[in-house]
Amino acid sequence: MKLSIAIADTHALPSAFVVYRGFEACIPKAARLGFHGVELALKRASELNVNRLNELLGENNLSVSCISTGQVYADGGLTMTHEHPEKRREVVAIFREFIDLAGSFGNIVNIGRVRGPLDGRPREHVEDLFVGVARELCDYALSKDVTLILEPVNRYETDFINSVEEGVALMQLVDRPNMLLMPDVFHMNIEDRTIGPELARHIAYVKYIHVADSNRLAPGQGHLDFPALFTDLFHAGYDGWLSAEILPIPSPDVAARQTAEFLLPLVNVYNQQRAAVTVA
Ligand code: LER
Ligand code: MN
Repeated sequence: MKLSIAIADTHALPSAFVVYRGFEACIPKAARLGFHGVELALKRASELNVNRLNELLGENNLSVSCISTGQVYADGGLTMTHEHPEKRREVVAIFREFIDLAGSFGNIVNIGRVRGPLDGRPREHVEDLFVGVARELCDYALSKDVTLILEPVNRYETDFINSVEEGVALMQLVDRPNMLLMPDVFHMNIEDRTIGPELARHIAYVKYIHVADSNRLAPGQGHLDFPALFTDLFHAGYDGWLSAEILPIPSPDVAARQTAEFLLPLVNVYNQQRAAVTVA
């Protein structure tokens, strides 16, 4: 298991939901705190200075955990299930570039609210639109060894795919090996019956996990039971990323430090226990 933190560059929109802003300043900070990776929130692949990012990651011995795409939706409302085919083509073109990028950085691209809302439309119709676009992107991504991960998001932010169970049902419709889930424990705390047991039940679909506490502050600052979550993930055999997607409160630096200080000891014990089981 590895720990990552969500980050955008300095020019990102205020709506980018990240802890840190500014690759130059914050990639070294994340490394000093002990994070293993950074989740890059991007609006377009072309905004990235790939050479400089490679230097920064190399100098700081960090990797990219995932390319996250919330800004595609937040800026202009483009969605994968738009009624107009040309808008869907636009999203496909943007995502193909993210997939190309992820081929060298992290091999994972997320799909959050960019899937679009139901917005009064019949669910089966929206599912069909989603399945068409997702299959096309997955087939392209497979050749680059990239996985797409859909994030169930709570009812106050979308009306299409709120719970992990709904996410699994949609994965089964898409039916591609590189289409998996990105559960976020903040959303699960609102939508799912349980957190750890529900993740364990669907572990075959869980590729990546967003972590925040119940109040979306750093883990440890609310009332989610993280030790219990780690125990459930351990027994389920999870070995992917946990990525901190939390409010930058009271400040980005304090929130990042609280996250690292609370989660890294749990992650280290987790990895030692996994190593012990592997040897035994
Ligand atoms: C994105 O990862 C997320 O969790 C959403 O709540 C952001 O709007
Ligand atoms: Mn999230």
